[in-house]
Amino acid sequence: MTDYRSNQYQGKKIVIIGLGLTGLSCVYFFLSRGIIPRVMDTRSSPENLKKLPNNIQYYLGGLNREWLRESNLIVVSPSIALSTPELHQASINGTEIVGDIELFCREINVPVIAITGSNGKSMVTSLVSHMAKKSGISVGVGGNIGIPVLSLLHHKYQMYILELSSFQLETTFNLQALSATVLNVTEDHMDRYPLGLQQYREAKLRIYHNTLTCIINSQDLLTLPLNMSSKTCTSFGVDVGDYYFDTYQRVLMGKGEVLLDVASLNMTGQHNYTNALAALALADSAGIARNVSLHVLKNYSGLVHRFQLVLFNKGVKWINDSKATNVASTAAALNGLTVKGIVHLLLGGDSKSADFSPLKRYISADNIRLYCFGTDGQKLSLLQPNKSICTVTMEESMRQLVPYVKSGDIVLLSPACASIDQFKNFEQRGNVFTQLAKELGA
Ligand code: UMA
Ligand code: ADP
Repeated sequence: MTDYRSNQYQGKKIVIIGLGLTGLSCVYFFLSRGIIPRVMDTRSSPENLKKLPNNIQYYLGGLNREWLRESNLIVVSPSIALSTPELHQASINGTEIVGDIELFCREINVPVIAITGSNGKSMVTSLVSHMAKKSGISVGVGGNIGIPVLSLLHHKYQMYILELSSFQLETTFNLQALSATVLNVTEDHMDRYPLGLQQYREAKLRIYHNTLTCIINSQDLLTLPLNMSSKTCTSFGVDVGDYYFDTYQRVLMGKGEVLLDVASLNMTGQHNYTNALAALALADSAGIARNVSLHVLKNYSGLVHRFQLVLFNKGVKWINDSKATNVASTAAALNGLTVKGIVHLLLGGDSKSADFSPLKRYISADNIRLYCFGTDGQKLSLLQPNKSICTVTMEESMRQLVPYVKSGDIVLLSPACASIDQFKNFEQRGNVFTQLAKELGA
């Protein structure tokens, strides 16, 4: 087996594509090993250019074919599809193409817990990392959650907990997780996967390669590894699985034991309970004491921008669920929502070529009004043309709904779309919502 920790990059010509969080972390990684990479970005003025050390050659506004031809190793950022013609050609030419997760996996020799799925990744990642920390393990937490993994190499950790996207998994080959989960597979990023859901699923299933235990969702067959019989699997689900939410007794069960009553949690909703079970299964696989994990679960109060109550005033709840960037996450927000009055639902942004029709059943109730905005606002408003308003921006939508809001209502930003058409990211969209909620709902 290759000893990747020896400096295998010495003497190689390395090109990094993308000057975002990932690209910059790759630059620093190679510099720390005495190698000066080249960088390219298809934007003409990427924001991070100012952070690039002076001695790095860069090419902007496209991909430099000559640099690609000359290189021995291309490191791509998650946003850049391997099907990009220049990369496809480089791969035909035999040039190695990897992502930052692959570079990271070649450097480490401590256990990794790896988490992917269409929704719930960040919640499960943060839960497992709290459980590990509380039990005294020093853990490095990173990946799609917003911390580039290579930046974790500066410290010696006893364990890594990684949130991985399908994009990151596409360019990862040497991940050997102690345990790994695909939480769920529902439609997302269809603009990146022209062959559809199976192609997206296959990218996610790469997380199971060489993992000791696959943590699967007993309700979602798409989360099962392809070669199931050769794998060790543990399942979680609703009323079925090794770990399950018992809907009758309303308790979480684990391997035949009652673990806790869901009434003792600070969160509601079946999707949150199954996320909690997945986190428990992962923590158990790492030998984290059960009482510590349960203590963490009971005290967990959620992450910002995920169904976060940002204002409760004059009987009106204003909820920021900006991280709901696909149809399934908005469906989860609406499923079982209890409300006395009207739900004023803010929807819109960049759909990533999604099919919105599964949302219809959740928005057909009499007490839902839609306020649609952004690139795909029009398409969303057509789901319920008689009770929707379409505006250009989210702010306009919010200003339009204010006169109709009364005690008992909920104003919910759960947009079912990515934010990048009008915002820097989902955090910025959530922050704008929160600020306006405080102004308009005061
Ligand atoms: N770029 C190009 N050409 C392109 C596309 C992008 O040159 O065709 C350049 C951009 O100009 C920019 C840079 O690439 O300078 C940005 O790279 P990137 O979009 O791959 O993003 P990073 O800043 O490196 O952040 C990435 C993840 N982003 C994406 O996958 C889109 C972050 O996940 C992750 O936190 C970070 O690495 C650290 O691991 C964010 C995300 O939106 C949260 N993820 C998607 C999701 O959760 O749905 C997958
Ligand atoms: P991810 O990191 O996969 O995007 P998050 O934990 O950040 O996941 O949650 C993103 C959105 O998905 C939030 O709106 C959240 O309420 C919702 N969500 C979380 N878990 C699930 C799940 N298991 N099924 C559907 N939606 C979920």
